[in-house]
Amino acid sequence: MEQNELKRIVGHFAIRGTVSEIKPLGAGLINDTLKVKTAEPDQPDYVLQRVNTNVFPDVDMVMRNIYATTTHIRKKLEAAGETDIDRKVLTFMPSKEDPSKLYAVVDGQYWRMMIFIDNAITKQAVDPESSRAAGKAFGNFQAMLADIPVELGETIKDFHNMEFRLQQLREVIAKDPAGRVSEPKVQAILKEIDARADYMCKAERMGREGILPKRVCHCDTKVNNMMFDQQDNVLCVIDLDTVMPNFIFSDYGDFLRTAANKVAEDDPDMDAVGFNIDIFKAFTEGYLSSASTFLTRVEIENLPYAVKLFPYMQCVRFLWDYLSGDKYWKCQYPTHNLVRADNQLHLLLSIEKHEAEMEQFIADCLK
Ligand code: GN1
Ligand code: MG
Repeated sequence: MEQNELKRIVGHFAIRGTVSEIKPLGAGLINDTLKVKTAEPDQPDYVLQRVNTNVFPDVDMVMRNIYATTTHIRKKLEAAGETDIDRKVLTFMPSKEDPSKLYAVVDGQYWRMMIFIDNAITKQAVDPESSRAAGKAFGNFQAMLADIPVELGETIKDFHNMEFRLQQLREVIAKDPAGRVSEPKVQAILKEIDARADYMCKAERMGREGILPKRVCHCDTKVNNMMFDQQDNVLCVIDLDTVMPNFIFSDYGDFLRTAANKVAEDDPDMDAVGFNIDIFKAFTEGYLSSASTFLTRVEIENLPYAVKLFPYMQCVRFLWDYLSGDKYWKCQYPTHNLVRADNQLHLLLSIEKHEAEMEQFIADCLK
């Protein structure tokens, strides 16, 4: 896009300073992100983002959630006497036309702006040290939001609902639009999925029984969704589009699904896939250090279940997309989604071997 066109979009927001330059930032796959530099040294730079409305159809809900979340965290930080708060929580800019909205619609596209956090770094890989920091930060994020006074919307309906994900899979099996259901590899994975289906839906059942609460969760807990300062301290959690009420298993389990896999989620070498117990230990220690203040016994007892649930759910989702004809995730080759599903199944099989060790470790953490 032309500078002038981008400046016109920025013109819809109430920001301080004069725009000097706008250029692409980062490599996000869902939203388009740009950095907006301002001319005055005492004014902040900004991040300009176009929201992907295919993934997030209700941008107004997304931004209301984000407003509630960030203002609540800001209040907590202020009450705790924190300094440098603009670097510890994201600050979104109001639209000029309607200051009650943190986004602007320009030519049918949804845009938003936030203050750019200076001198911060993001990480792609995790070692036990950064896993412990991540666990603590995500636990702290949930803890700060435990008493948020408003009810947040579900920005992607049934996003982590296991019963719904299995239902989606059954529907696509019945229709078989890509003619892939009878493939031997598909059948082999389906057999493993079926064997665990009932067990994996236990969170939904506990929810209905009223013994498992939904709390405000981040729902995309990856290490690259966190900013660190130059001394390796966590500054803040970013990428808040999926912040919504969920079982806390989402944040705990999904982090380990990616961080504690010895290889990437689409590595085709199934013998290399495996669960890294050191990452599990460090992340769990960090998480419990900040989250054990509000977690219930049922939530804590089921953390090992959460570790299994997310590779299982992702296996179901990747297989669903493979059987649908690869419509959701980008694929580099025809069996990419099938490889991803198989990889997640192998991760699950490896995790299942560590069950007793996980339980023991959690018990020791709480002593
Ligand atoms: C998607 O966009 P990304 O890579 O952060 C997906 C996650 C999956 C992940 C698997 C909105 O996340 O739920 O775990 O792919 N996000 C959405 O790679 O569907
Ligand atoms: Mg991200």
